[in-house]
Amino acid sequence: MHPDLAFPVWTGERQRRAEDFLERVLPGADTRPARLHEAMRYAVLGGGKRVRPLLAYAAGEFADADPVHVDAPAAAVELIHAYSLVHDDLPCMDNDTLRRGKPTCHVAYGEATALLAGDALQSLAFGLLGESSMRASGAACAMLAVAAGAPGMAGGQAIDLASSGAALSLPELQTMHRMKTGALIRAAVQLGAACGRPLTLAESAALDVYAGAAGLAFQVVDDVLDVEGTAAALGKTAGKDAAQQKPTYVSLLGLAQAKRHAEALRGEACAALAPFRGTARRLVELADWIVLRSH
Ligand code: GRG
Repeated sequence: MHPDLAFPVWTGERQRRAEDFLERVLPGADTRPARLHEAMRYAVLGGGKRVRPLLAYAAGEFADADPVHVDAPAAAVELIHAYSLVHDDLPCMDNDTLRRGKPTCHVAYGEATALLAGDALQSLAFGLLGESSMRASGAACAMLAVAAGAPGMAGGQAIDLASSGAALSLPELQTMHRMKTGALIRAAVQLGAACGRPLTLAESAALDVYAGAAGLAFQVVDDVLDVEGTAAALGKTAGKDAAQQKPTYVSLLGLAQAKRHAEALRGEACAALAPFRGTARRLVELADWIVLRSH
C-alpha cells in the first residue's frame, strides 16, 4: 500500500481487509450447527475498531512484511479479543447487554450459545495461526497462548473480577491492565512484526517499549471514556466502572491526571520509535489515535 496514504485512508483500508479476511475464515451462518456459527459471526463481524489488527498490520509494515502474511495473525488476535468480549459480557462476569452498539451475544443467542461461541472463536484463532504462512507458527501460537491465558488476559480478568470494591495501588492496577488488555495488544504488535524480516535487537526492544506503553495508554483512555463517553458514542454501557466500584486510572488518579498519564504513555510509545521514523509511521499514528480517540 502506498506510504503516502493519509492515516484515515490507511486505517479504513486495513479495517476492511481485516473484516474481509474474518468474513472468509468464520464458518458460514448456514453451516450446521448454524446457531453457533451465527453467534460467532455476530460477535466478530460488523463492529469494533479493529485496533489489534491495525497494530499487527502496522508492526508488519515496520518489519517490511507483505500484508498478505499479516492477515492470519491479525485475525487470530481479533478472534481472541472478540471471544473475550463475549465472555466478559456474560452474566457471570460483567453482565452487560450492549456491545458494539448492539445487544450482547448472550442477549441475542442465549448464554449457552454465547459461551460456546467464545470457546469456538478462541479455537479458531489458534487453528488459523497454526496453519498460517508465518515462519515459526508454533512459536507464534505459544506467544498468543501466553498473552491470552492465565499469564495474560484471562489472569488479568481474574484479578479484575476479584478487585471490585478493593483499593488497588497504581502498580497493582498497572499489573492487572498489562495482563488483561496490554498482553493481547503486545501480542498483536509482536505477531505482526514476526511476519516480516528479522528485526535488529534495537528494533525489537523499541517495539516492545512501544507495545507496552500503547497497551497501557489504551486502557487509561478506556477508563477515561467510561466516565466521559456516552453509550451512543461508545456502543457499550458507559459509567460501569464507578457503578461497580472498580479501581480504575480515573478513580486512582482523578480525571485530569489520568488524561495526563495517557498523554505521557503516548509520548513514551512514540519516543521509543523515534529512531525509526519512516517505517514506524503507522505505529506512531496508531498511538496517537489510541489516545485521542472518542470511542
Ligand atoms: C473473559 C478471559 C476474558 C477476558 C476479558 C477484554 C476483557 C477481558 C474484558 C473487556 C472489558 C474491558 C472494558 C476491557 C478494557 C479494554 C478493552 C478490551 C476494551 C474493549 O476493546 P476495544 O475498545 O473494543 O478495542 P472494540 O469493540 O472496538 O473491538
